Amino acid sequence: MRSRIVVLISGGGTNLQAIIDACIAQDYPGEVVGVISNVGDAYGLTRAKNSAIPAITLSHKEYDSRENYDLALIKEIDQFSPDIIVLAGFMRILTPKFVQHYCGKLLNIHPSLLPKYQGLNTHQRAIDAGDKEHGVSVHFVTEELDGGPVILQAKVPIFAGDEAADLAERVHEQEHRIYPLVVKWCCLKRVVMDNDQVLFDNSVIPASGYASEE
Ligand code: NHR
Ligand code: GAR
Repeated sequence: MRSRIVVLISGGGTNLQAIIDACIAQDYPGEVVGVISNVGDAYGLTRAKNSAIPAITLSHKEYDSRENYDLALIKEIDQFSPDIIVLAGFMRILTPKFVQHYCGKLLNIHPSLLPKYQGLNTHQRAIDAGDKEHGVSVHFVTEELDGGPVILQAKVPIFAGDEAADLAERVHEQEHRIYPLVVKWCCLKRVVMDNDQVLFDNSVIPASGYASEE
């Protein structure tokens, strides 16, 4: 049985597309069964429809509190009976109640080498700091924003004269390689969260993720 994947987006959905594309392979252990966006005109919704995947808009603006928005979001998500929930450029901070409801099933891709540059504007911040390398992290989502345990990172160089858009493009390329891979591991349960650590094939992996140099 393929794992049922629900993807939450707010924007272009290139990571969503990478996962949809990976799912085309006969032996991929998951399928995207639903896409939900908090932004009505997110292009990722069109990507879902182009692949005949149910796509829903649930705008946070219609709700008077984060708690009520997240309750509505849980209701929509659970109608898809998901095994895994994937944040792919989803731009709303989620309440503890939401995170607890999906404990161990919730993944995010964050455009930095966590724990560096939690939050927003990561590419500009890495450039401003004079960093020589930057990258992307896939992690389990916990109540602590961008603080859940890292599963896999990919690094990219920062070159002199890079602007945030150059770096974003370089990071995106890596995102599209590592996210479908980590989602696959989760579908197969090769990767699980255990006590705020990541187990890969039953062994604890380092805090910087699988196959890291550090
Ligand atoms: N929720 C929890 N509880 N934990 C995490 O680790 C989360 C999360 C929700 C989203 C993605 C994250 C990222 O990868 C993510 C991780 C949005 C913001 C933010 O400040 C910060 C981090 C992330 C996503 N959002 C503003 C807010 O008020 C809205 C900003 C906007 O709409 O542009 O929610 O970076
Ligand atoms: C990705 O770069 C992802 O890492 C980042 O948004 C982009 C979404 O692109 N996520 C965050 O910044 C979360 N706060 P996409 O919509 O093309 O997949």
